[in-house]
Amino acid sequence: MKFSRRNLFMAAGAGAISQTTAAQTPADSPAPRIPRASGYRPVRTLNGWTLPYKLKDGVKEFHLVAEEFEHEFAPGCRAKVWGYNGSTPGPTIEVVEGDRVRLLVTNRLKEHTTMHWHGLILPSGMDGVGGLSQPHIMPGETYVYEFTIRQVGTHMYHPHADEMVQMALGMMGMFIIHPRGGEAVPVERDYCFLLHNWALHPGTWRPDPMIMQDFDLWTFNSKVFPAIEPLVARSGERVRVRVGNLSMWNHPIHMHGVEYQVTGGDGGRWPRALWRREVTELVGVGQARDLEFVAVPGDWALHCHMSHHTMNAMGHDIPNNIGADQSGVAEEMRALLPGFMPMGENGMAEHAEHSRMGHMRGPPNTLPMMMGQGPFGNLEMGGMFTLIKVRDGIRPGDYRDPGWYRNPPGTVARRVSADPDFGAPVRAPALAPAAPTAPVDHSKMDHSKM
Ligand SMILES: [Cu+2]
Repeated sequence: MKFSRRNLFMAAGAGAISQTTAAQTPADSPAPRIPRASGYRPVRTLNGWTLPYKLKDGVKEFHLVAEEFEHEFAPGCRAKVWGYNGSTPGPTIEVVEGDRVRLLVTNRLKEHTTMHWHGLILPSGMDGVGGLSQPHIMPGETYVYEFTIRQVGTHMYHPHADEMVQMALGMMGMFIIHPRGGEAVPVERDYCFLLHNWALHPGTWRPDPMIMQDFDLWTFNSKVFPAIEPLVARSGERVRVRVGNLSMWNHPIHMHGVEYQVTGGDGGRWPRALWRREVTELVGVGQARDLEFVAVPGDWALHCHMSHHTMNAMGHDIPNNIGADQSGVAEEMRALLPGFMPMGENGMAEHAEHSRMGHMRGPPNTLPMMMGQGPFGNLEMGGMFTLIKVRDGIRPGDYRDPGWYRNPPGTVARRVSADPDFGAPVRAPALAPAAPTAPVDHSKMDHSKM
């Protein structure tokens, strides 16, 4: 990252005392963020940060820089990406309803760009659609957007110029608007992240913008599990998770351990009568959803429920080996491919074990399909998966990973038998043998009638 704590605080200090920004510290810093006199509780951008602003004559001035840099999805996998101010997603912009904002956008790319403030109510000429609302921002140029914030809620920003390429390479960020005067039901922790997908083919270092469906990496804030930060909370705290989707797929976001309430969408926080209890909420492309819950002690999964979206890079054109006896071919294959390992006959969980043991080396710059270890073994996950870690006694503003949950005695599933014939489970009757299909004798066909 190109910013330092010193830079952040210098920028933050430029505002009036009563308007001190609550600039989020870089993700690696364990320092708790204390809400300031700005009248709102700042969001916690998973693996990310909030852009500091300068207060100039009552206007909050932010400066975004579109540029190329190297990004790490997880240790062992990097790419040349495009983003803002050295990060993808770009830094979160946080403002308050009623603020006057000035947003400078400098283009350090080699092609033109613009900025669209996704979901914001603003004058037509500030909407950022290149060629429609404004001229394009040419390489080296800086444009200024200025308007008054007239709404609340979870919003986003992204280019509206060569959009397919610029978004595929990582250009996007979140735009959070806090209500002036606080919220009737306040939250104690307020997390946010963007859903995205990347065609970073195994062994390559540049995302491929031509791909429409078969992506290699599925990310929360441009990170894959296990590099995604956990969402930490103290038991009983009210937690909001703001999820925005600027990927190419809809994502059913599933949370374990609670029925959360869907409390808001692109139009801000909904009236309470509209809140819904769910465990999976489909966050469509271009949409945002706010999920709120009261934290329950434990380690709980939070993930996209599309099972391919909790995997890392995989080949999509490999043969299906489930149920295939490969014992005969293994020796022959090893003669051709030294070290060949027949796999996938009984399922694919063994991939995770072979990766962990270091038996299997994929192409360079490529993560194993399944990753992550828990206290009981391999998690066999990747991509859009992280953990909600809830403990008693976590201090307000402490976001540090508290380690693994210590389950109270007698509350962990346990083995009672290792005999496959154990017990007398009721089963559905097996199918009768399928009727044999008569082979077609092509020699007796009358082709003249076809
Ligand atoms: Cu998904």
